[in-house]
Amino acid sequence: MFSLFQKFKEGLAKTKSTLVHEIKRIVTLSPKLSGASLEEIEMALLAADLGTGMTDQICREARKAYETQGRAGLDFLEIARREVEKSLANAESPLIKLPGAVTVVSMVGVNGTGKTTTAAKLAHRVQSEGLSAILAACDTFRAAAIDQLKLWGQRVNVPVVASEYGADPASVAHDAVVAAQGRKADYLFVDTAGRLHTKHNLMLELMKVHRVMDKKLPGAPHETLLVLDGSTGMNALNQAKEFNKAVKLTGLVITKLDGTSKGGMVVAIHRELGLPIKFIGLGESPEDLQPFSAKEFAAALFSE
Ligand SMILES: Nc1nc2c(ncn2[C@@H]2O[C@H](COP(=O)(O)OP(=O)(O)O)[C@@H](O)[C@H]2O)c(=O)[nH]1
Ligand SMILES: [Mg+2]
Repeated sequence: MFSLFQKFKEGLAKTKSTLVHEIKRIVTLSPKLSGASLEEIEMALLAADLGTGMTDQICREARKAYETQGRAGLDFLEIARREVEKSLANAESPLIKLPGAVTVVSMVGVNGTGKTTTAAKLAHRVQSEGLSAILAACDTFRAAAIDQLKLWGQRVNVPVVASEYGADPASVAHDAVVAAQGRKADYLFVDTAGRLHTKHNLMLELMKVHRVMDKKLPGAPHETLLVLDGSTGMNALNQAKEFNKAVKLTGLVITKLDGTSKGGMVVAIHRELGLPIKFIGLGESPEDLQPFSAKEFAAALFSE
Protein backbone atom coordinates (compact mmCIF):
# COMPACT_ATOMS: atom_id res chain seq x y z
CA MET A 1 0.00 0.00 0.00
CA PHE A 2 1.51 3.28 -1.16
CA SER A 3 1.07 6.38 0.91
CA LEU A 4 -0.20 9.43 -0.90
CA PHE A 5 3.14 11.13 -0.39
CA GLN A 6 5.02 8.21 -1.93
CA LYS A 7 2.68 8.28 -4.91
CA PHE A 8 3.24 12.02 -5.44
CA LYS A 9 6.97 11.66 -4.88
CA GLU A 10 7.35 8.89 -7.44
CA GLY A 11 5.09 10.55 -9.97
CA LEU A 12 6.93 13.84 -9.71
CA ALA A 13 10.39 12.29 -9.56
CA LYS A 14 11.53 13.76 -12.89
CA THR A 15 10.73 17.32 -11.87
CA LYS A 16 12.02 16.82 -8.37
CA SER A 17 15.34 15.21 -9.18
CA THR A 18 16.55 17.96 -11.52
CA LEU A 19 15.20 20.72 -9.32
CA VAL A 20 16.51 19.47 -5.97
CA HIS A 21 19.83 18.41 -7.44
CA GLU A 22 20.38 21.87 -8.95
CA ILE A 23 19.33 23.78 -5.84
CA LYS A 24 21.53 21.69 -3.57
CA ARG A 25 24.50 22.03 -5.89
CA ILE A 26 24.15 25.82 -6.06
CA VAL A 27 23.56 26.32 -2.34
CA THR A 28 26.53 24.09 -1.47
CA LEU A 29 28.85 25.97 -3.82
CA SER A 30 27.71 29.35 -2.60
CA PRO A 31 26.44 29.18 0.97
CA LYS A 32 26.33 32.97 1.13
CA LEU A 33 23.69 33.06 -1.52
CA SER A 34 25.34 35.65 -3.73
CA GLY A 35 23.43 37.45 -6.46
CA ALA A 36 24.92 35.14 -9.05
CA SER A 37 23.89 31.98 -7.24
CA LEU A 38 20.39 33.30 -6.65
CA GLU A 39 20.18 33.88 -10.37
CA GLU A 40 21.22 30.30 -10.98
CA ILE A 41 18.56 29.08 -8.58
CA GLU A 42 16.04 31.25 -10.38
CA MET A 43 16.95 29.52 -13.63
CA ALA A 44 16.42 26.11 -12.05
CA LEU A 45 12.99 27.10 -10.72
CA LEU A 46 11.99 28.56 -14.08
CA ALA A 47 13.23 25.44 -15.89
CA ALA A 48 10.76 23.42 -13.83
CA ASP A 49 8.04 25.77 -15.16
CA LEU A 50 7.15 27.19 -11.77
CA GLY A 51 6.64 30.55 -13.47
CA THR A 52 8.13 33.97 -12.77
CA GLY A 53 5.72 34.95 -9.97
CA MET A 54 6.38 31.83 -7.91
CA THR A 55 10.10 31.95 -8.63
CA ASP A 56 10.36 35.57 -7.49
CA GLN A 57 8.42 34.82 -4.34
CA ILE A 58 10.64 31.88 -3.38
CA CYS A 59 13.85 33.83 -3.99
CA ARG A 60 12.55 36.85 -2.08
CA GLU A 61 11.69 34.72 0.94
CA ALA A 62 15.06 32.95 0.77
CA ARG A 63 16.90 36.27 0.69
CA LYS A 64 14.85 37.53 3.61
CA ALA A 65 15.62 34.40 5.63
CA TYR A 66 19.30 34.76 4.87
CA GLU A 67 19.37 38.44 5.80
CA THR A 68 17.56 37.99 9.09
CA GLN A 69 18.95 34.65 10.23
CA GLY A 70 22.15 34.24 8.25
CA ARG A 71 23.35 30.94 6.93
CA ALA A 72 21.71 29.04 9.77
CA GLY A 73 18.28 30.25 8.80
CA LEU A 74 18.64 29.19 5.22
CA ASP A 75 17.00 25.93 4.32
CA PHE A 76 16.25 26.76 0.71
CA LEU A 77 14.31 23.59 -0.06
CA GLU A 78 12.14 24.08 3.01
CA ILE A 79 11.43 27.70 2.07
CA ALA A 80 10.52 26.69 -1.49
CA ARG A 81 8.29 23.90 -0.21
CA ARG A 82 6.49 26.25 2.16
CA GLU A 83 5.94 28.99 -0.42
CA VAL A 84 4.67 26.56 -3.06
CA GLU A 85 2.28 24.95 -0.60
CA LYS A 86 1.03 28.40 0.42
CA SER A 87 0.46 29.46 -3.14
CA LEU A 88 -1.58 26.29 -3.81
CA ALA A 89 -3.73 26.74 -0.72
CA ASN A 90 -6.89 27.32 -2.77
CA ALA A 91 -6.09 24.78 -5.46
CA GLU A 92 -7.59 21.77 -3.72
CA SER A 93 -11.24 21.03 -4.35
CA PRO A 94 -13.05 17.71 -4.21
CA LEU A 95 -15.19 16.44 -7.07
CA ILE A 96 -18.73 17.79 -6.66
CA LYS A 97 -21.35 15.28 -5.55
CA LEU A 98 -25.03 16.21 -5.78
CA PRO A 99 -27.09 14.55 -3.08
CA GLY A 100 -29.74 12.23 -4.48
CA ALA A 101 -29.24 13.13 -8.15
CA VAL A 102 -26.91 12.36 -11.03
CA THR A 103 -23.75 14.45 -10.96
CA VAL A 104 -22.64 15.05 -14.54
CA VAL A 105 -18.93 15.53 -15.17
CA SER A 106 -17.76 16.59 -18.63
CA MET A 107 -14.17 16.01 -19.71
CA VAL A 108 -12.91 18.53 -22.24
CA GLY A 109 -9.59 19.41 -23.83
CA VAL A 110 -7.39 19.12 -26.88
CA ASN A 111 -6.39 15.77 -28.43
CA GLY A 112 -4.38 13.26 -26.46
CA THR A 113 -4.33 14.97 -23.09
CA GLY A 114 -5.98 12.07 -21.26
CA LYS A 115 -9.72 12.77 -21.34
CA THR A 116 -10.88 9.23 -22.12
CA THR A 117 -8.59 7.49 -19.66
CA THR A 118 -9.32 10.10 -16.98
CA ALA A 119 -13.09 9.65 -17.42
CA ALA A 120 -12.66 5.90 -16.94
CA LYS A 121 -10.32 6.30 -13.99
CA LEU A 122 -12.72 8.69 -12.29
CA ALA A 123 -15.61 6.27 -12.84
CA HIS A 124 -13.46 3.56 -11.29
CA ARG A 125 -12.57 5.82 -8.37
CA VAL A 126 -16.14 6.76 -7.43
CA GLN A 127 -17.21 3.16 -7.85
CA SER A 128 -14.55 1.98 -5.45
CA GLU A 129 -16.00 4.50 -3.00
CA GLY A 130 -19.33 2.68 -3.24
CA LEU A 131 -21.00 5.04 -5.73
CA SER A 132 -22.33 4.14 -9.14
CA ALA A 133 -21.10 5.59 -12.42
CA ILE A 134 -21.89 5.62 -16.12
CA LEU A 135 -19.63 6.63 -18.98
CA ALA A 136 -20.79 8.46 -22.11
CA ALA A 137 -18.85 8.04 -25.36
CA CYS A 138 -19.36 11.48 -26.86
CA ASP A 139 -16.17 11.36 -28.90
CA THR A 140 -17.91 10.07 -32.00
CA PHE A 141 -15.31 11.50 -34.40
CA ARG A 142 -13.13 8.44 -34.26
CA ALA A 143 -14.42 4.86 -34.17
CA ALA A 144 -11.35 3.96 -32.10
CA ALA A 145 -12.37 6.45 -29.42
CA ILE A 146 -15.69 4.69 -28.85
CA ASP A 147 -13.96 1.30 -28.67
CA GLN A 148 -11.35 2.67 -26.30
CA LEU A 149 -14.00 3.86 -23.85
CA LYS A 150 -15.97 0.60 -24.16
CA LEU A 151 -12.81 -1.33 -23.37
CA TRP A 152 -12.19 0.79 -20.31
CA GLY A 153 -15.82 0.29 -19.31
CA GLN A 154 -15.25 -3.47 -19.33
CA ARG A 155 -11.95 -3.12 -17.54
CA VAL A 156 -13.35 -1.07 -14.66
CA ASN A 157 -16.82 -2.60 -14.85
CA VAL A 158 -18.76 0.59 -15.63
CA PRO A 159 -21.61 0.74 -18.17
CA VAL A 160 -20.91 2.80 -21.28
CA VAL A 161 -23.56 4.66 -23.26
CA ALA A 162 -22.39 4.84 -26.87
CA SER A 163 -23.68 5.26 -30.37
CA GLU A 164 -21.94 4.64 -33.65
CA TYR A 165 -19.07 6.44 -35.25
CA GLY A 166 -20.16 9.78 -36.68
CA ALA A 167 -23.27 10.10 -34.49
CA ASP A 168 -24.22 13.48 -33.07
CA PRO A 169 -22.31 13.79 -29.77
CA ALA A 170 -25.11 15.90 -28.30
CA SER A 171 -27.60 13.12 -28.87
CA VAL A 172 -25.28 10.59 -27.20
CA ALA A 173 -24.97 12.99 -24.27
CA HIS A 174 -28.74 13.31 -24.10
CA ASP A 175 -29.23 9.53 -24.10
CA ALA A 176 -26.54 9.12 -21.46
CA VAL A 177 -28.26 11.58 -19.12
CA VAL A 178 -31.55 9.71 -19.59
CA ALA A 179 -29.79 6.39 -18.89
CA ALA A 180 -28.02 7.75 -15.82
CA GLN A 181 -31.28 9.13 -14.45
CA GLY A 182 -33.09 5.87 -15.21
CA ARG A 183 -30.49 3.86 -13.35
CA LYS A 184 -30.27 6.42 -10.56
CA ALA A 185 -26.53 6.59 -11.08
CA ASP A 186 -24.49 8.83 -8.80
CA TYR A 187 -22.16 10.01 -11.57
CA LEU A 188 -22.15 10.37 -15.32
CA PHE A 189 -18.72 10.96 -16.85
CA VAL A 190 -18.90 12.39 -20.34
CA ASP A 191 -15.93 11.75 -22.62
CA THR A 192 -15.82 14.38 -25.35
CA ALA A 193 -13.74 14.59 -28.51
CA GLY A 194 -10.41 16.36 -28.44
CA ARG A 195 -10.63 19.75 -30.07
CA LEU A 196 -8.28 22.59 -30.66
CA HIS A 197 -9.35 25.60 -28.65
CA THR A 198 -8.77 27.71 -31.75
CA LYS A 199 -11.39 25.87 -33.84
CA HIS A 200 -14.55 27.88 -33.42
CA ASN A 201 -17.00 25.37 -34.92
CA LEU A 202 -15.73 22.59 -32.68
CA MET A 203 -16.09 24.79 -29.62
CA LEU A 204 -19.68 25.54 -30.68
CA GLU A 205 -20.31 21.84 -30.91
CA LEU A 206 -19.03 21.33 -27.38
CA MET A 207 -21.32 24.09 -26.18
CA LYS A 208 -24.21 22.27 -27.83
CA VAL A 209 -23.34 19.02 -26.01
CA HIS A 210 -23.47 20.93 -22.75
CA ARG A 211 -26.66 22.78 -23.64
CA VAL A 212 -28.48 19.56 -24.46
CA MET A 213 -27.50 18.02 -21.12
CA ASP A 214 -28.58 21.14 -19.25
CA LYS A 215 -31.96 20.99 -20.95
CA LYS A 216 -32.47 17.39 -19.88
CA LEU A 217 -31.02 17.92 -16.41
CA PRO A 218 -30.87 21.59 -15.40
CA GLY A 219 -27.44 22.45 -14.04
CA ALA A 220 -25.65 19.73 -15.98
CA PRO A 221 -22.78 19.39 -16.46
CA HIS A 222 -22.06 20.11 -12.82
CA GLU A 223 -18.36 19.78 -13.38
CA THR A 224 -16.51 20.72 -16.54
CA LEU A 225 -12.96 19.52 -16.18
CA LEU A 226 -10.29 20.66 -18.60
CA VAL A 227 -7.75 17.89 -19.03
CA LEU A 228 -4.27 19.28 -19.64
CA ASP A 229 -1.13 17.41 -20.57
CA GLY A 230 1.43 18.37 -17.93
CA SER A 231 4.29 18.12 -20.39
CA THR A 232 2.98 20.82 -22.71
CA GLY A 233 4.11 23.54 -20.33
CA MET A 234 2.61 26.98 -20.47
CA ASN A 235 0.87 26.40 -23.79
CA ALA A 236 -1.75 24.83 -21.55
CA LEU A 237 -2.56 28.32 -20.37
CA ASN A 238 -4.02 29.36 -23.72
CA GLN A 239 -6.01 26.17 -23.93
CA ALA A 240 -7.48 26.86 -20.50
CA LYS A 241 -8.38 30.46 -21.32
CA GLU A 242 -10.13 29.57 -24.58
CA PHE A 243 -12.02 26.58 -23.18
CA ASN A 244 -13.09 28.65 -20.21
CA LYS A 245 -14.64 31.20 -22.54
CA ALA A 246 -16.74 28.56 -24.32
CA VAL A 247 -17.74 26.30 -21.43
CA LYS A 248 -17.29 27.54 -17.92
CA LEU A 249 -14.57 25.34 -16.42
CA THR A 250 -14.98 24.16 -12.83
CA GLY A 251 -11.52 22.68 -12.54
CA LEU A 252 -8.42 21.21 -14.11
CA VAL A 253 -6.99 17.73 -14.38
CA ILE A 254 -3.29 17.79 -15.12
CA THR A 255 -2.01 14.48 -16.50
CA LYS A 256 1.33 12.93 -17.43
CA LEU A 257 3.26 14.67 -14.69
CA ASP A 258 5.29 11.47 -14.40
CA GLY A 259 6.76 12.08 -17.84
CA THR A 260 8.05 15.60 -17.41
CA SER A 261 10.63 17.61 -15.52
CA LYS A 262 8.34 20.63 -15.80
CA GLY A 263 5.80 19.67 -13.17
CA GLY A 264 6.03 23.16 -11.74
CA MET A 265 3.52 24.18 -14.40
CA VAL A 266 0.81 23.04 -11.99
CA VAL A 267 1.74 25.95 -9.74
CA ALA A 268 2.10 28.50 -12.53
CA ILE A 269 -1.20 27.59 -14.12
CA HIS A 270 -3.08 27.72 -10.85
CA ARG A 271 -1.58 31.12 -9.99
CA GLU A 272 -2.48 32.39 -13.42
CA LEU A 273 -6.04 31.09 -13.64
CA GLY A 274 -7.15 30.57 -10.06
CA LEU A 275 -8.97 27.40 -11.13
CA PRO A 276 -8.96 24.44 -8.76
CA ILE A 277 -6.81 21.45 -9.65
CA LYS A 278 -9.13 18.56 -9.07
CA PHE A 279 -6.85 15.66 -9.99
CA ILE A 280 -3.35 15.01 -11.22
CA GLY A 281 -2.13 12.13 -13.35
CA LEU A 282 1.06 10.49 -12.14
CA GLY A 283 1.06 7.44 -14.40
CA GLU A 284 -1.12 5.29 -16.64
CA SER A 285 -2.89 3.02 -14.18
CA PRO A 286 -6.17 3.96 -12.45
CA GLU A 287 -4.45 4.42 -9.07
CA ASP A 288 -2.08 6.93 -10.64
CA LEU A 289 -4.86 9.49 -10.93
CA GLN A 290 -4.98 11.21 -7.56
CA PRO A 291 -6.96 14.06 -6.02
CA PHE A 292 -4.69 17.06 -5.85
CA SER A 293 -3.05 17.85 -2.52
CA ALA A 294 -1.09 21.07 -2.11
CA LYS A 295 0.84 19.72 0.85
CA GLU A 296 1.89 16.45 -0.81
CA PHE A 297 2.63 18.18 -4.10
CA ALA A 298 4.91 20.80 -2.55
CA ALA A 299 6.66 18.21 -0.39
CA ALA A 300 7.17 15.87 -3.34
CA LEU A 301 8.71 18.64 -5.42
CA PHE A 302 11.28 19.71 -2.85
CA SER A 303 11.95 16.60 -0.80
CA GLU A 304 15.55 15.43 -0.67
N1 LIG B 1 2.27 8.46 -18.26
C1 LIG B 1 1.02 8.89 -18.23
N2 LIG B 1 0.22 8.65 -19.28
C2 LIG B 1 -1.04 9.10 -19.23
C3 LIG B 1 -1.56 9.82 -18.11
N3 LIG B 1 -2.84 10.14 -18.38
C4 LIG B 1 -3.11 9.64 -19.60
N4 LIG B 1 -2.03 9.01 -20.13
C5 LIG B 1 -1.90 8.35 -21.46
O1 LIG B 1 -2.08 9.32 -22.48
C6 LIG B 1 -2.60 8.69 -23.64
C7 LIG B 1 -3.77 9.49 -24.18
O2 LIG B 1 -4.86 9.39 -23.28
P1 LIG B 1 -6.37 9.49 -23.73
O3 LIG B 1 -7.21 9.35 -22.52
O4 LIG B 1 -6.65 8.56 -24.85
O5 LIG B 1 -6.40 11.00 -24.27
P2 LIG B 1 -7.60 11.81 -24.95
O6 LIG B 1 -7.26 11.92 -26.40
O7 LIG B 1 -7.59 13.14 -24.29
O8 LIG B 1 -8.85 11.06 -24.69
C8 LIG B 1 -2.95 7.27 -23.23
O9 LIG B 1 -1.97 6.42 -23.68
C9 LIG B 1 -2.97 7.34 -21.71
O10 LIG B 1 -2.68 6.11 -21.12
C10 LIG B 1 -0.67 10.07 -17.00
O11 LIG B 1 -1.00 10.70 -16.00
N5 LIG B 1 0.60 9.58 -17.13
MG1 LIG C 1 -10.25 10.38 -26.06
